[in-house]
Order: sequence, then structure tokens, then C-alpha cells
Amino acid sequence: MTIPSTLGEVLAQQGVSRRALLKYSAYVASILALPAGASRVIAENLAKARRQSVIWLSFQECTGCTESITRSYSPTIEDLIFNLISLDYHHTLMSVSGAAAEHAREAAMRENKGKYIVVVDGSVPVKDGGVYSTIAGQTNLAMLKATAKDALAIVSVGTCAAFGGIPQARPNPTGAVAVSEIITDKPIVNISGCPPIPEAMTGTLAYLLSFGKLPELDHLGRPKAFFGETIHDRCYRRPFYDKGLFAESFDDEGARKGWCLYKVGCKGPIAYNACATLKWNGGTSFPIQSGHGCLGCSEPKFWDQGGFYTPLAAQAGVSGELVGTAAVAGAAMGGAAAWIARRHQRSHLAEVEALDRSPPAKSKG
Ligand code: FSX
Repeated sequence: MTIPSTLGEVLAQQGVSRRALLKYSAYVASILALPAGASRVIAENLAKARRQSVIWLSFQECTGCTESITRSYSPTIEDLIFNLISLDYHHTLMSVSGAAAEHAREAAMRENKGKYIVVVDGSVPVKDGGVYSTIAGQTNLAMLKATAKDALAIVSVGTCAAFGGIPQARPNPTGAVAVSEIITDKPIVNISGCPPIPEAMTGTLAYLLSFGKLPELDHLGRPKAFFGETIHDRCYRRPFYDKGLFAESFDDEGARKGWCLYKVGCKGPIAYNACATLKWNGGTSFPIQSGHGCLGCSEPKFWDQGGFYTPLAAQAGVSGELVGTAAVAGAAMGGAAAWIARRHQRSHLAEVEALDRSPPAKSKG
């Protein structure tokens, strides 16, 4: 058997058809809201690409980010992602451990110098020389610096890696910091959320593989495709907010009628993420749909800011009027861009549906 050198060959050898790759590419183009034609470019680029080496480092975290990515429900996305990348190091998912695991990381770094991607979940403790979290006798701080040195790019997944997250919450006993506070000379993309939406992680990785660069980022280094709008912008309860209809407690008439959760502490107006559109568990639901306000977990310092059940208007430094104005301004500014993005998404999803309806190509063999 010949050793495949491109992803196209890897996928063919594993029985993944071109049709499946096209469908996958249309799906990726759709969640990233890329313009028409992008799905073909993604499919062509992926077919030509080499299998990407990925080194995944887990520091101070709860493993929620890994749990999330392994529960990706999108059509065949999990299989494809694990076919497209060579996950050379990941504590939780790799079969080897101890010295063998560290040798695998070092070998991947040596063999793919300047080309491998480092994914980090978890924050980095820096207090007292970083002694509060070590792997194989190395502090997280030392391992991050050594591994990032020859990386192509860094993907910080989860709010812990992106912004410090829960380990950084007051009083921050370990001196936890975000990856970007340590590594300053490499391209870094932050995919925040505690945990992040699986498709935001896999979609960003697919973009990196397809185009060899990071997608367009917001001022906090997050892909605009997933973090360009607030939860409030796209919340299905938004019409109640606009009419001034609010639940005042979790068991009142307003809660039963599904009214806006702003007054029971929902942070949707200041939380940028795609939960209201992509949702969770294969598009089944998201917290607000289950009757609980958004905690704003994709934002820096979400744990320390004012209390999960304290209305934004009652929090220090945030006035209700301001939230209202910001929401209206945000909706107006984001409206046109969001309309174009949704049109792109519809066209890619139509492409996926057409592929589903068309009969599969006959095998030549
Ligand atoms: Fe943090 Fe992720 Fe929250 Fe947990 O790896 S973003 S605590 S879901 O696990 O890092």
C-alpha cells in the first residue's frame, strides 16, 4: 500500500468520497458564513493539503473543552476532522502515556518544525515559577514556551486559555494567565466559551487547514464568524425584550410564557458567541432555550463580574440604558453584515441539501 501524501489521498484510502468532502466543505463554509464558491475552494485546498500535525496541550482546565469537541454532532465533522489532522499529542485522547507521550510531542515538533499547530486548553499558572501545574516534570509555562517556539499558529480553546477563565477568578491563587500573555510572537486565535461550541473549534481548524491562515478576528482575537454578534442579537426571546416583557423570577408567569430573562441575570446583551444560532448537541438547544440566562462564559472575567443572577443593569459600571443603547447600536451595525452572512449560510446549506438529494456517483471500480 502506498503511503498517502495529501489529505485527498488519505481520505480516498479511508473510503471518504469526494461528495462527502464537498458536503463537509459546504458545511464549514456555511458555519463560517463564507461567500459563495468558498466551499469548492475549501474542498480543493483540503484535498491538496498535507495532513496537519496538531499538538494539543491541556493546562489548568476541567477537560470540558475536550468533552465538547469530541461531542461534535455536525454531519461527519468529527470523523473528518480526525481524518484531516494528525493529533500527535493530547493527554486525554492519546493511547500512550508518560515518557512515550512526551517523545511523541517532541518527535512531532522536530518533524514538523514551523508547520505544526498548537491547540491549548486551560490557563497557565505563573505564580511561584509556575509550580502549580506540571506535566512530566515540566511546568505548563515551560512546556508552552518550548512547544510554541516552532509552531505555525496557536489555537487557544476555551475561556481559560483565551482569557484566564475560572482558574483566574478571584483570588487567582496560581497566578493564572491567558496563553496570549505568554506567547506574543505567533499568530493566536481565541475560541472562547466555557466550554466553546464544538463547531467553533472544528470550523476554525478547518479554515486554518484550508487557507493556511487565521480567519478574520475580533478585537479579542476571536473568529468573527462565531463571535461577531451577541447572544442577544440572535436570541429567539429578543422580541419579548423589545416589548418590555420579562420574567422576574424563574417560576413566575413570565418565565412560564418564555419571556426575556434579562431581569434574572441573562448576560446575552454583552456576550459574543454563536450559541443562539449554532446551539448545542447537534442544534438541539442552548441555555436560554432551556430557561436559564446566559452566563456570558465567552467573555473575559465572566466569573467575577457581578453575579450570574444579578441583572446587567444592577451591576457596577453597566447601566440598563447603556445595555439597551449598545444592543440597538450593535444590532444596527451588525445588521447588514449579519444579513449578508445569513444569505451566504443559506446558499451553502442549499448546496448541502442538493448533495443530499442527488444520487451518489456510480463507482468506477
Ligand atoms: Fe476552561 Fe476547558 Fe471551561 Fe473547562 O479545557 S473553558 S474550565 S469548560 O475545560 O478550559
